[in-house]
Order: sequence, then C-alpha cells, then structure tokens
Amino acid sequence: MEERGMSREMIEALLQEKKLKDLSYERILSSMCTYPHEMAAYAHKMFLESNLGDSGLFPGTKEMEDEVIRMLGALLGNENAFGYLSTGGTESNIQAVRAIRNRKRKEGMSNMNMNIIVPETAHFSFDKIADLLSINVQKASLDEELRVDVNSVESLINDKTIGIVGIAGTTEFGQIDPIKELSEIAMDKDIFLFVDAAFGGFVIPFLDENYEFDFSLDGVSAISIDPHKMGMSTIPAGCILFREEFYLDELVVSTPYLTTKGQCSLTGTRSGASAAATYAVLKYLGKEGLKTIVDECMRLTRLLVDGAKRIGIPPVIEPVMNVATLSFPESEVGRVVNALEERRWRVSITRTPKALRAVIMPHTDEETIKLFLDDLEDVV
Ligand code: 0PR
Repeated sequence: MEERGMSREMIEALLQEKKLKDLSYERILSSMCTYPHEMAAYAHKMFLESNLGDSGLFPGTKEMEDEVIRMLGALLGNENAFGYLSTGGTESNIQAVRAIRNRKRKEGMSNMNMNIIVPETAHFSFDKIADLLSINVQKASLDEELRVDVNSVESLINDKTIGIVGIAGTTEFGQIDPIKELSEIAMDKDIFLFVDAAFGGFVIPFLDENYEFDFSLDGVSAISIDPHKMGMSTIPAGCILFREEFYLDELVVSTPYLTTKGQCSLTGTRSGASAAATYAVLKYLGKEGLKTIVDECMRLTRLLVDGAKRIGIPPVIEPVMNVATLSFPESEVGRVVNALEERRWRVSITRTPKALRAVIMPHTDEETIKLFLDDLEDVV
C-alpha cells in the first residue's frame, strides 16, 4: 500500500482499466453465473453493510433471510424447512455432509471408514469435503443417460455409509439423477439423502416435464439451491435447507458475546446484501417471472442443440435442463474449443465423456446462439 492515498479520479480510472480486462457475459457459455437482476443489484447496494453473522444488529435483514428460506422451502416442497443462506453450493454441500457426520458421531459412530456415496458426476466440492471432514467419498457409476446408477449406489452402501447424494442438475451435463429411487433406498436403509440442486433448484420446478426431486419425496433430508446461479441474485448467495431442525443444531457453535446465542453457518461474517438481493428478486419475479426465464433458456438450449445436429454434431444427451453438451471425437474437442476461444467464445470441456459444454444462462439471447452456431460450423 502507498503511504498516501490516491485521488478518486485516479481510482476510477484504475477500476475502469481493470473492468475492461474482465470478460462480459455476452459470449460466455461456460458459466453458471449471470448478470444479477436489476432488482437484486438495487437491494444489494442498499444493504451493503449488513452482516448476518451478527443478525441481532440487522433484524430487518434477518426477516428477509427467514422469508427467503420459507419461499425456497415452499418452492422445493416444504415451506417448513430449516436452513440459512450460504455463500453458495460448496458451503451448502459441506454443511449438509457435516450435519449428518456430526449426528452420526453423536450416535457413537467413529470416523474410521465413514463414507458418503456421490455420483461420478458430483461437483468437485465433494473432493474438498473428503479432505475437510475426513470421510471417504465413494463414487457411484452412471447409466447411459449419465444419471447415477441406483444399483451402483446400493452396492456401495455399507454400515459406515452416513449419506447418499443425488444431483438435480449436474454441473457438466445438466442431468437429473433418479431422486425418487434414491429416496426409496434412503428410506429403506434409513440413510440421509442430500439433493444437490445448486443449479437445478431454480430450473426443474419450471420445466414442462415433471421431475420428482425435492422434499415432496419423504426420503429427501436436505437440499441445496443457489440464488447466485439461476436465481438471478448477486454473488454470494447459496441456500441449504434441511427437513428437520435437529440437523441445523448439529452445525451450531455458541457465540456468547454476539447478539445471537449461536451460529450454524460455516462463515462468521455473512453478506446481508446478497440476502436482501435474493429476497428482492424473488419477490419481484415470483414463480411466473422465474418460469419465463427458464422457458427462454430452454428454448435457446434446444435451438443450439438442433442447430448443432444440422451441422452434424450430436448432443451427448438430449438436453434436460439449460446445458447443451456436444459430442466430438476426443482428439477433436480441444481443437474446437480453442478455435472458438480465438473467436472470443467461452465454452468448457466435460470430463467423461469428453464433450463441448455450453450453459445457456439468462444473459444469452437468440442472436448469440445464431452467431455461435455460425462460428461452430466454420470451426468444424
Ligand atoms: N453443486 C453443483 C451441482 C454445481 O454445479 C456447483 C457449481 C456447485 C455445487 C458449487 O457451487 P459454488 O461454485 O457456488 O460453490 N457449478 C459451477 C461449476 O463449478 C460454478 C461455476 C459458476 C463455475 C460460474 C464457473 C463459473 O464461471 O462449473
């Protein structure tokens, strides 16, 4: 840091310079984030200083968090769910697993060989969980449509399995695991079932096809859903919801000198701004507004996939959500993605099978899809 501060004008110029280096979302098809809704940005700015880590000082913000928990619980089949607004999918995943681990420990289970079972498609945050919580993360194989194979899940269960995970909207393929079957296994074997709907939570309820994936299935114990992905809120905004309050109790540490007695979040200081943003945008859009957004993302996803088919590139799976994955010979996909990058497109490459992945977020419009298809045709 310099001894003396700079003028406001100089800082503004510096910021402009940095801003120009960042990409704008228009040609980004590799991200699950997007521009926050204008209503979210307005609320965020209004509550910049608010800290939910000491919520007694900000009871108005706390009311908004409680209301968001009710709204998201209701969206996911249980308006009486218990939870809090996290920093995103990673924190929610950690906390879901931490809650069941702590409960099992309390019941007398030792950490030795303790395990959870996740699909091979699970987000890389589960690798952090294995490290942080010292539990084994077993990976179940997939069926042909890249959903978790329930037989594989069942065969991995042993007496040290504390939880199983299903993904409602996989990061790479936008696929939805058979949560109903997982729920039956969970009930049958009395095992905690966590549904990672970080991406899908704001999409699946608004699809034309009906998928059972939420608390309306009795075996589902916890769900994560991220307002900073398809919820149009500001970063950081995630949400973890539990069916039963005792799971939250497993996460509590006491905070004797704060305005609250205890805290169950992973972080201490916690953004009230993004809680306000989430509250504002959900109130503003309502289910109708969210559905309009999902409808358009799905229409454009199909447009992309149909256009790719016409130029001879098949999808890995027919799109279930707003993620398109295009199949290339393994030796080709890297070259195609690089050539697209030279034309200022950002797409990503999936792990297995290797494919070009495009996430069609609300910042994408029809014109962009057409330009992308033109470039794709050129490149191949
Ligand atoms: N669960 C699922 C199903 C996810 O897709 C993700 C993130 C997470 C959990 C973790 O969420 P947080 O990143 O909020 O902790 N999925 C995206 C991914 O890893 C996140 C992302 C977003 C990556 C924007 C890049 C980007 O530009 O691909």
